[in-house]
Amino acid sequence: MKRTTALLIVPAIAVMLFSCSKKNIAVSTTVVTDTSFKQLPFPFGFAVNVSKLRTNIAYKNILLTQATSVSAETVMKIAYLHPAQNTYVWTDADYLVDFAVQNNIRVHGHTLVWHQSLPAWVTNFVGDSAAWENLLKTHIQTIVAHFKGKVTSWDVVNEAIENDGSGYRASSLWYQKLGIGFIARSFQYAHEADPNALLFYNDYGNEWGNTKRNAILNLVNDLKSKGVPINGIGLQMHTDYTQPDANIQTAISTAAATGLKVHISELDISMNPSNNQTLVFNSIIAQQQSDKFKMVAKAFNSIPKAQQYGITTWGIGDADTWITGFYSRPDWPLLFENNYQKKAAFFGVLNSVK
Ligand code: 9MR
Repeated sequence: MKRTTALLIVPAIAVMLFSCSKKNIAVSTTVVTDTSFKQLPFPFGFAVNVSKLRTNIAYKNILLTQATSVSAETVMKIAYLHPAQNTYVWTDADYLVDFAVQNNIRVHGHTLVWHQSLPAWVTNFVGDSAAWENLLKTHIQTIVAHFKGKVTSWDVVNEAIENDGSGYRASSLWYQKLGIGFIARSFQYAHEADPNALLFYNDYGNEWGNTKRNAILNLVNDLKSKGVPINGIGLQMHTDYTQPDANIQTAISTAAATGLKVHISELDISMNPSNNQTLVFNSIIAQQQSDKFKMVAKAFNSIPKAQQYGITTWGIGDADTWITGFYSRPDWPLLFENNYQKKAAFFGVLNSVK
């Protein structure tokens, strides 16, 4: 939405709310302010932690005022949704999906088939290849069918390429039990359960260099050429401020060259990649971060419109990030402070398209 339109709409909404509240009529409306990501020309969203959504008002308010898309950070992974062979626990995922649907926010499902977050019943499962195939198919189709019509898109297969791009991830149980065909068949099963859902292959490291990028691009191009129902490629983009712009640009433009929709699906920009335990966030770091976020959003906005599936950051405020725990270091990789105040990088993203 253009700024001028927003400026007209905000007072209009305020008038509506005022006149309705006098008559005690509840109005539900989308809140748009002139500093909202809802003004961006492409969808923008966040990975959501459902317990924070339930309990933290400031967290929830960012979603209401800024998000046009959400992904589940953990509650749609197999260990959470499908903790025993015949048990599905929908509570948290349904809570997120209902919240999003009520507030006109798109839901991107993350993730159906991954080598991590596997429950014991899967890692201990004993069966021949037909039994494993049935396990995979039932898992995918039960979940996709449950959310049919509410979840717009899915990361069907996540991270099936080795960390260094040298081949298919050999340690993946799915690969070991079912062979490389598990990838194509997973897309097929998801498509059967919801033919309208947009299906993505999601991975990290497209911006690292040729080896990983080519391995990922070869995989998705191969799926496409075989007629597998794949609609998009997810670039996780867990990156840091030292990553050269050219590498990020190449990651985005080569993904677009596949013709698939492109989702920057798990964006965070680490400001402490060298693990300095005493680093303190300051205005210089804030500006470096803003420049990098702006660059990413600009590069994304330059691919063809129809392929711009959106940008999702992996968390909302710096307190939400997985990075500080995973690397045991201070870091500030997201767009909002711990208390959900906007950082310089928020405005960097907002201004990227002006
Ligand atoms: O951020 C997620 C963290 O909270 C979970 O503990 C972890 C395991 O489920 O997954 C993290 O998210 C990962 C995502 O699902 C896939 N790409 C890498 C993300 C960061 O590890």
